[in-house]
Amino acid sequence: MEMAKIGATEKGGCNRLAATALDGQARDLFVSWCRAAGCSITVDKMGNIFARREGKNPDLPAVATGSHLDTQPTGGKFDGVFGVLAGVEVLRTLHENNIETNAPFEFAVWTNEEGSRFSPAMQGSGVYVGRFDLEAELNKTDINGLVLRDELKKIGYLGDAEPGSRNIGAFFETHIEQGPILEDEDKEIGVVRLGQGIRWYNIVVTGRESHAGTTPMHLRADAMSAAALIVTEIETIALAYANGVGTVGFMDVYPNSRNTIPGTVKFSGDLRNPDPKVLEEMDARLKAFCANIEKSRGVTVEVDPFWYFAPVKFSASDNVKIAAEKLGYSHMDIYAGAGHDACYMADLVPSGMVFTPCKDGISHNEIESTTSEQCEAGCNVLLHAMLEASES
Ligand code: HGY
Ligand code: MN
Ligand code: MN
Ligand code: MN
Repeated sequence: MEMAKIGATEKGGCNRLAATALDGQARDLFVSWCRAAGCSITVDKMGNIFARREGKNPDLPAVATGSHLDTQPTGGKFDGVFGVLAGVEVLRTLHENNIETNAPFEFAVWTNEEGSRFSPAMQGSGVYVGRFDLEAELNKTDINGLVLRDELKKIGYLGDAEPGSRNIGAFFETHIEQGPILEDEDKEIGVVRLGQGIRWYNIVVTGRESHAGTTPMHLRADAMSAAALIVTEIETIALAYANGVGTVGFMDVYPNSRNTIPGTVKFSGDLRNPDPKVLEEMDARLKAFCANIEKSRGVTVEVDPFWYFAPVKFSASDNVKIAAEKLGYSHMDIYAGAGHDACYMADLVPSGMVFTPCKDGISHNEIESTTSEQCEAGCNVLLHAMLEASES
């Protein structure tokens, strides 16, 4: 996995944040491999890359696959990269065996799927399908105030094609499951039927800095203890609903000094559920709790639910199921707990996802791992699902 070596960390993981020089190097490697296999390359204004292999009928909508190369700060070697390399494997198999497909095939790399350096997640594919405004997203800044547009330009991937302008008729993404189900059920392939709903929040609690030693407890407006109650409530809400998950990933404390009562605490919120109604309820409960904290603790609590992803069905999953059956792989229906670029593409065209197991279901962690046999199964199912879609 040469691509995984770009941004590799001593613990064997990957730190290749979106639109960094390391992301640029991985993109360059992908483009060189696709060119070597006869593809033409298009980069759109959001930095999404499309490598195109012609088919018998160039006017037919392309069958496409792809994923992302950006990782979490302490990411694994497979999240995203595996799906991009599965596409390269399909390309090389067709190229080396001189297979001419009916429809053209396209191999994509989406910009900033992780949403770690710039928010939200699935940013490149979200702009591509028209869910996010191009200019607004290109103007997003990271914690150091660097602007995505400039960062893409710096690595040579601020393209000129209009996002959404590819003639794509079906889209597939291969991805490690990033959870424990396939391994627990001893299944080789996950046929993904649904991508679950996601809500992301920016929450700011504002109290009043004051002295940790001299301020009596009843005179405090302690932003940290108020934030801590909200963090715990996010967990309580998640536990209250079947398939509910809730996470607080980052927290910024001001002034972050051990003997000053924090005046401001900014933190993230991530609620998810496969059922949109349940996700609505989880959202309402969180907002009501924050309003209560504001009343009872003499602080202000601003809740900005800045990103909502509605659960989405994958209508080309049967191509994945037929391929797994034809190839004799054990498989099961599953839903995607993580967000994926295919979740946005499913808005636009018939899409399917091929899941493969990962060890102990661990992902977004440097120890993320899978086996070459599991990767091979994913690539084989992807190839056959795409050929199936190309002939239909
Ligand atoms: O957040 C997610 O589910 C994905 O890893 N971006
Ligand atoms: Mn991913
Ligand atoms: Mn991820
Ligand atoms: Mn993805």
